[in-house]
Amino acid sequence: MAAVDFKSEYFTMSEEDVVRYVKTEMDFFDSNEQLSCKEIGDGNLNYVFRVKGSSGKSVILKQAGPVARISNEFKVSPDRNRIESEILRIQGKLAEGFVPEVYHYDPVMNCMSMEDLSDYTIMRDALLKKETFPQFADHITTFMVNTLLMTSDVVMNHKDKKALVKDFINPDLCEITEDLVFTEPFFPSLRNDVFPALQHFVEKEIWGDEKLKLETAKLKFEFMTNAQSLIHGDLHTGSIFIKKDATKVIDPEFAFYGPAGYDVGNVIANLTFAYMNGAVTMKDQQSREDFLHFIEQAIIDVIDLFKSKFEKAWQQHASDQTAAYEGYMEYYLQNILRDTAAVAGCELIRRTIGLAHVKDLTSISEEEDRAAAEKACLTAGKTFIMNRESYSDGTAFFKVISDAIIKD
Ligand code: SR1
Ligand code: MG
Repeated sequence: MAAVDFKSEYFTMSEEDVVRYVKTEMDFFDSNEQLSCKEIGDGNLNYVFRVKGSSGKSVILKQAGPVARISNEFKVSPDRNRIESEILRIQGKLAEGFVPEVYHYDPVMNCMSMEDLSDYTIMRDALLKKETFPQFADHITTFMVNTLLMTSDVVMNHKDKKALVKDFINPDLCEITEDLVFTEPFFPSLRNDVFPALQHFVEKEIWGDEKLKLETAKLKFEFMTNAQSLIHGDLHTGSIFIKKDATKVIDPEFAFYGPAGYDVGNVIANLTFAYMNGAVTMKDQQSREDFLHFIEQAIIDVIDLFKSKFEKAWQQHASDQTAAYEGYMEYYLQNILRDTAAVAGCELIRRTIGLAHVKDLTSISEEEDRAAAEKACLTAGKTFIMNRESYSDGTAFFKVISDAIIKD
C-alpha cells in the first residue's frame, strides 16, 4: 500500500488513516502499542475519532470536512478547526478545567487532537435519561462569565481585543447561524422541517406574525454587528460533556466576536427542551416532579448566578474608565439579559421547526405529546423574543417557560 502523505495535501481521513496519522504525526502513544480507532461523531459538522492504545490510553482526533455532515449544501471552511483549537486554548486559560485539553492542531489536515472525555456523557443524552446535575448552573455560569466578560472591551485592552476580533472572523459558520437561527425558521423555507401536527399553528403563529418577523430582523443584524465578546457560538446541551461533579464545554467551532447573550440564551433554551421532554413523557409522578424541579432550578440559577458572578467579576476586572460610571454595569448586564431572552426564543423556535432539530423533541413517540411540547417551545420562544426587555431574573425567565405549557 502506498504511504499516505499527511504533510502536503488535505484529505478527509478514514479510521485506518487516523491510526496511521496518530502513529506518524503524534507522539501520544508508545511506538509498540496496538491502536484501534472508531469514528464516534454524532454532530452536524465534523468527524470525531477515538483512538485507543493497548495500554489503555486514548485520545480524540477531530477533523473538519469541507462540507457539513448534516447536508453537503453547507460548504464550510475547514479553517474552523483552527478556530476551535485556538479558542479551546483561550477558554482553557480563562475558565480552567471547563474545556478539554488540546494536544495539537494540524493546519494541513485540518484536525486537532484533545483529551478523551469518555468518563463524561453528552448532557443532552444524560438529560434524556433524566439524570440530574445540581452543580451544572454553577459550572456553566463560571465558564460563561469568565469567557464572555474577560474577552470584552470592558476588561481587555481595546487594541488587543480588536486583534482577537480579526483572528476569530468566522464567516461560514456565522452564515449558518444567520440563516438557520435568525432567518429560515420565520418563513416557509424549504429547509424547514415542521412536525405535521403543527403545520397550521406554525403558519399562523410564526410565519403569519409580521411583528415577530420584524423583531427577528433586528436580532439578526445585532448578531452580525455586536462584537461584544468572544462567544462559544453553539452552547447547547450537545456541546457539553457532563458528570456529577464536573462540566466540560466542547465544540466551539462557531466561536466569533458576537453578543454575549447568545451563549446564555442557548443554555436556557436547551434546558427548556429537556424540561418539555420531561413534562410530556414522564409518567411516574415523583420522578417527574424531581426532574422538572431540577431543570426549573437550573434555569433560574443560570440567570441569577450569571448575574451575581458577572457583577463580581466586573468589580474586580473592569479596566475601561467609562465602564466605572455609575449605572453603566447595570445597563450593560440588562442588555445581556435582553439578548439572552431573545436568543433563547430564536433557539426554541429554530430547533422545533428549522433544519437542525433536537432529540429532546424528536424522540417523543406519542404524536399528541410531541405536538404539545413543540407548541410550548414555540409559544415560549415567541414570548421571549417579543418581550425580551422584560426579564431581569431567573424566576421571570422560568415563568415564560411554565406559562407556555398548555395545562389540561
Ligand atoms: C449545518 S449545522 C446545523 C447546526 O448544527 C450546529 O450544532 C449548529 O447549531 C448549527 O446551527
Ligand atoms: Mg457542535
